[in-house]
Amino acid sequence: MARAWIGLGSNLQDPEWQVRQALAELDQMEGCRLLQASSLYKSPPMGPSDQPDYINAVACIETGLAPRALLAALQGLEQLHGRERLRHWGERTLDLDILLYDDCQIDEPGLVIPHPGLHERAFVLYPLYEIAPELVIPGHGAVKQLRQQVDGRGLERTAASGSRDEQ
Ligand code: ROI
Repeated sequence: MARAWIGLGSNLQDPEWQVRQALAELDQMEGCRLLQASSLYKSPPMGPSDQPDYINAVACIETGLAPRALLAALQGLEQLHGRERLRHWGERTLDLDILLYDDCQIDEPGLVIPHPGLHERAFVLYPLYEIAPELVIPGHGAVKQLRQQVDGRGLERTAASGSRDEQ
């Protein structure tokens, strides 16, 4: 079994519902179990600014799926949520990224782990720090330090995720 950290983001069609629903679906995915989920955070769009704010969260799952199989499963969930690619860095119903997979470093077409934007994005580092304050990102260093280096202004914690660790 491996441990993977997943970044969730949505800014279309009731983003908060999209993210909460996706957290439940991660737990139901074949060979996967949701271990932890961060709060939900609202953030201004990175990319074109003429799109709605995003809801972001980070989850930690235990999985028997290899990285490629996990990627395919996540893409299946995105499809289930009616994801369409409208424009580059544009609005989306649901985005699921593999941020980390154990301490693997993978750089292949279509699959880069750690996720290339992870170490410089407040909307990933803040929720990730919330659930894994001691985590070290291979090639980039401690989440705690990286989080201090990014601009967290504009990021707003909106709600608990309602994951099992809060019950
Ligand atoms: N911006 C924010 N705030 N949150 C995201 O999840 C997000 N995802 C993206 C792009 C379009 C780069 N911008 C984002 O893929």
